[in-house]
Amino acid sequence: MLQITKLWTGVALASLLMLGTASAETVLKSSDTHPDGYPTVEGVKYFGELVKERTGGRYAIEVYHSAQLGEEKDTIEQVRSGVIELNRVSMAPFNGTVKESIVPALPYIFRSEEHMHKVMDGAIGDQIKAAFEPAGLVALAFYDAGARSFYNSKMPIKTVADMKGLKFRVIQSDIFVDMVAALGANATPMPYGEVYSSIETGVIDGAENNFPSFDTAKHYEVAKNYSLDEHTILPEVFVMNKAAFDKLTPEDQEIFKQAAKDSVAKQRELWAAKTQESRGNVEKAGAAINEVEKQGFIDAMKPVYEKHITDEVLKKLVADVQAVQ
Ligand code: GTR
Repeated sequence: MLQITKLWTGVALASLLMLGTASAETVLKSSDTHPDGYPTVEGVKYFGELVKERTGGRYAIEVYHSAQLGEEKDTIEQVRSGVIELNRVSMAPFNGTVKESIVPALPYIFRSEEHMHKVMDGAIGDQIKAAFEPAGLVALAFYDAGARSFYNSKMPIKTVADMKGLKFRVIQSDIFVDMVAALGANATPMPYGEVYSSIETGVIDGAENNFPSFDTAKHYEVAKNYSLDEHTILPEVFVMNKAAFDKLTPEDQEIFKQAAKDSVAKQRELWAAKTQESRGNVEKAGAAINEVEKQGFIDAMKPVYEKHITDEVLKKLVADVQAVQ
């Protein structure tokens, strides 16, 4: 009898303990529009592993990939209001909310990916990160998204003149709308998930993105001409709801920040490999990649800068970015 009582007390204790651990684990939700395995999804998963490890399992990050929680604009509202705690999105949809986010979204602001890294890893990156706070967000990290170029179902674009009259989906930002207008084409901002069918049905002629997106969203199936104008080297941003971040102890805040920083190196490595792989995939599938007369594109961007870089903060930021060697 004594043995049995002991056994039951043991079982009860064990389940109590298990309950204890389960309730001590705080689960934070993170959204991503891309499929599982995409470098941004893997970057956030890696961040989650580090957080779990370094907090002794007190925090777990659940990554909802493939736009399971909605399109980017909607998930930005969710993370701002605290419905979800984390979100990995492009910088461009923030252009209307976080003024400083305009600068890295400007066409041809960065001379190369190395230039972008130098800027975003340094003091300017910190200034842009801080600008997310009034929007109720903590920008934890910037990830790579390579260069965005135009692709379409009609013909290869070689010069600015070829852009005339074509209809492109752009990411949801006025900078992109004005950029396309300055090139003589028409822009329709729409959610990422609607691009494939909109090209297929002829609502638009094409879109603009990097190789991994062009590949994984299968846009190459409906728009075979990819033209390397490389108009932006637009970073991604990994954000956290500010109230959720403020609830963490100062030690945990450091753990989250460091884990995000550590995940950047991992994401960059995965990004470089994926870009190569995706370029190969789309070429094998019959997409035609062509060079463009790039200087014409660069020259055409003047009105975009004139319209959007009007206040002193942005003027200085642009000059600071350009001065980074
Ligand atoms: C991708 C980016 C996504 C999304 C998409 C788009 O390059 O990684 O977060 O912004 O572009 O064009 O909507």
